[in-house]
Amino acid sequence: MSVRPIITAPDPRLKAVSEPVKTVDDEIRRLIDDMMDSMYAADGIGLAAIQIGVPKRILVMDIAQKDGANEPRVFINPQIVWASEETATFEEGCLSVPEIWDEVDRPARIKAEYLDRDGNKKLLEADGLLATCLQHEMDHLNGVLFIDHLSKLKRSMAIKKLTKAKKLKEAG
Ligand code: K1U
Ligand code: ZN
Repeated sequence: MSVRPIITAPDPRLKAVSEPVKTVDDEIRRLIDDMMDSMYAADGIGLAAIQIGVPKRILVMDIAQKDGANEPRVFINPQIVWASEETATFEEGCLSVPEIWDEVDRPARIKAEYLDRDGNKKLLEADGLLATCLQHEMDHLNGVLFIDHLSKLKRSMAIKKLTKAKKLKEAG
């Protein structure tokens, strides 16, 4: 298992639409283990495979309190099959959009189908942070970042800030 570098915006790879997983095999499970390690190492509560440069429809998540036991979750080929009309607003951040946090409105409750790490089909009903995080991570599978849900002005300010931070980092 290993920690892999997380891609940050603006990077064209984050705009890619990820491909469904055809077979859940040991190679996929090794990728999931690396994603978990990378998420915990970065102090995140979620991670999509594309954030480590792999365009496959896989998410990992752990929204448990930091001072409690880990509660790792894996979602392969997730699909939202129902979403409430009622929305909820959460302040979101993203490991691929460092140092930017803003409020995003999303459906408050969802039902999602997915495969677990053994390839079994599952159905999950989610609300609260779980629903928000799942929708945020599923957006990554379609090349969408949380800043794409903000106003044009806020998004362009965020991209400017990210581009400047990247240039400073590259200059050493
Ligand atoms: O990069 C990601 O997609 C993961 C992202 C998930 C997320 C957070 C908040 C709302 C929606 C989705 C993160 O994990 S950002 C980092 C984070 O949440 C955090 C980092 C340090 C301390 C506490 C929280
Ligand atoms: Zn994210």
